[in-house]
Parts: sequence; C-alpha cells; structure tokens
Amino acid sequence: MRDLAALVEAELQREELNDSQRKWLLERDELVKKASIDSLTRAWNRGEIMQLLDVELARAKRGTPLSVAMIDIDKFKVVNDTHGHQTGDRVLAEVAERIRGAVRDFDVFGRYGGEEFLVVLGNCPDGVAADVCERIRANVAATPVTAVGGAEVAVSVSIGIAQYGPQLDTAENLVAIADAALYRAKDGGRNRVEVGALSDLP
Ligand code: GH3
Ligand code: MG
Ligand code: MG
Repeated sequence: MRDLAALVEAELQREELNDSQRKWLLERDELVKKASIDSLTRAWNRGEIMQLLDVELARAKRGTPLSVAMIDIDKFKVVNDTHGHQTGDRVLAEVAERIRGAVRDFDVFGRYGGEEFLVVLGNCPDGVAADVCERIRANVAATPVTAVGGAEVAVSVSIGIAQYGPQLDTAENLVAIADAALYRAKDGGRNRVEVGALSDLP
C-alpha cells in the first residue's frame, strides 16, 4: 500500500497534469484501495492476499523464510445462532482487529473466506511463525466480545501453519498444508495452533 501511495504521489507531481487529472488520480487510488479491502474487517480481500502471497513466494525462492497461517473462528455458527448475525459481524471485525494487534508490522493478512483469515508471514523463520500465531490465538481468546444485546461472547480461533520448503513452494500447497494443520487444531479441541507438514496431505 505504501508503494502504491508513493506511485500515486510521483504521478501527481508530473507538471503536465491539470487539476482535474490530479483529482482523478486521487479518486482512482481510493477506488483501487476500496476494491482490495474487505469492508467489514478492513483486512485485504482474498484476491489481494493471494497476490501478496505470490510476492512473498518470489522472495522465498531467493532464500527468505516464509510461513502462512490459516485462522478460523471456533464455533462461529453458534455465535450467529445464539446472538444474531449483527453480533457475528461484530465478532468478525473484532477478531480481525485482534489479529492486527498481534502480528508484526510487515505481516499481512486477508479475509480468505467467511470466518477465515490467511496471514502471510514474510521473512519469518519457522519458530517465529509459531510464536506469532500463539500470540494471535492468545490475543483473540483473552477477552470476550460484547454482543449487540450486551451479553459477553467468548471467542477463540484455531490456527494451522505451513512453512515454505522443498515440495511446499506453491501457494496452493502452502494453503493446503495450513488447512490440514487447521483441521488438526480443530480435532485437538480448538483454541490452539498446529504446525503442518507434508505428511498432513491426504
Ligand atoms: P468450527 O469451529 O468447526 O470452525 O465451526 P464453525 O461454526 O465456526 O464453522 P461453520 O463452517 O459451521 O460456520 C461458519 C459460519 O460463519 C457459517 C456462516 O453463516 C458464518 N459466516 C460466514 N460469513 C459471515 C459473515 O460475514 N457474517 C456473519 N455474521 N457470519 C458469517
Ligand atoms: Mg470455516
Ligand atoms: Mg469456524
């Protein structure tokens, strides 16, 4: 996003542009941003986070460590069924905020599906990815979310991690392994982090 802003700034400095052209450039920048961001959670949307993953994959091929984490809200259907969809939306936005508060400045995350988030941990050695995810897990579970009606709703997430490596060098494989590890975290009782391996693939 910073790169994009710098590009727009550079374009705006061009002397041959008149005011209405400058105005259009700024508007276009806003439109591009809006189209890339999920409005409920202010996380990147799925298409955008997959593109950011591609960028990190290119770095990983040159030797920079990379991990991805799939995060899924536990028993979210029960939240909707018990407290209503509006409270469900509030929980989604709050979980995104808590993920944002737990990742490192240069980590990026997006809304991958309904109540699933994908975190791309660039330049992240294996042990560090597990630490970051444990911090996310703890941050989400630390305090309940207040429902629209005032009730306190306990929230937790399960997280599956996949680490870039031999045979684990495509977005597809990384997401598949992170997903498999996530299922293991669900099976193991939820509110936990699991690191995936190639042996997790069916
Ligand atoms: P598990 O612990 O196994 O993940 O159970 P779960 O209930 O979280 O999973 P399940 O896939 O059964 O339900 C996910 C629910 O998320 C179903 C769907 O209606 C809800 N959901 C998806 N997107 C949104 C949304 O934008 N807002 C709200 N309020 N609910 C959503
Ligand atoms: Mg899910
Ligand atoms: Mg869920």
